[in-house]
Amino acid sequence: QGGSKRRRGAFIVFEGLDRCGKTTQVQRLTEGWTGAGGVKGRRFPDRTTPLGTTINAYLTSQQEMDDHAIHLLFSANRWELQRVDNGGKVDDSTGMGDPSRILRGAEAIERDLTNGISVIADRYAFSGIAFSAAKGLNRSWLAAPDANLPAPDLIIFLHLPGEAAAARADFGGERYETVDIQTRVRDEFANVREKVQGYDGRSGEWVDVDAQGSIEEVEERIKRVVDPLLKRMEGEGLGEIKR
Ligand code: Z5A
Repeated sequence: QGGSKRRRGAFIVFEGLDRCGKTTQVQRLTEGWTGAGGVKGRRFPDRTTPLGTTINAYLTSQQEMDDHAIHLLFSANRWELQRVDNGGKVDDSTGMGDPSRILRGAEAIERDLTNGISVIADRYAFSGIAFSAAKGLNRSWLAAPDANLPAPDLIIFLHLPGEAAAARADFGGERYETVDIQTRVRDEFANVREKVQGYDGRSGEWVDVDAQGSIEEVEERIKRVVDPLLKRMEGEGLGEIKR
């Protein structure tokens, strides 16, 4: 419509410990999307990219790596070229014209948001800091590589007690899936939360959502957090992750 300003998409990130239901809820929110414009789900790590293949080998213990190096790879996976998306097709779903053009990961998210498409991510930079800090790495060093990535408008932290997570299907299959590591990561997420809340208003709001109960009950709690965000999105600029 001539003259009317395009409303940008909302950027929502789901975080939480292993098995808390992030993937399930990202899928539900994406499929039942009621906001204006389209919506896309993203997942970090994105194991389909060249770096993602190496990250997957590390997580499934097929490959060992220095803690600093894997931290940088997780971050690079958020920045890297995202040439392929869905079955090897070039990602031109943002309608930027030339299908041979390569969109960078962060650029692709930014373009979608600018074009009015909302993005819902299953983990992001906050997992990066929490998991590496739980290994004892220096927190301010950890934050540097993700600085200037697009900042989410909303971070939904799905909160599930450790025993409940451990009882869910397939717990224990990957490198970080032990009760000891998950306990340390939980503490580190609390530190990250404090830091995010100390940012200015542009850097996203962190909301803890109880992940216990049925999938439908959790979905309902999430809707109660997302709906008000969508109402207040008008005219909002996009922020950046701060160091
Ligand atoms: N990592 C990192 O170190 N640095 C980084 O920068 C990033 C990540 C981005 C892999 O992540 C690891 O990478 C992760 C952090 C690290 N390590 N850990 N732990 P991932 O996201 O690929 O994998 P994940 O955390 O292990 O996610 P997940 O296994 O996919 O869990 P989830 O998405 O939170 O849960 P889910 O798949 O939706 O549900 C798990 C099961 O519970 C499944 O059977 C569901 O059907 C069931 N479920 C879901 N909701 C419910 C309810 N409400 N009731 C009962 N059962 C339920």
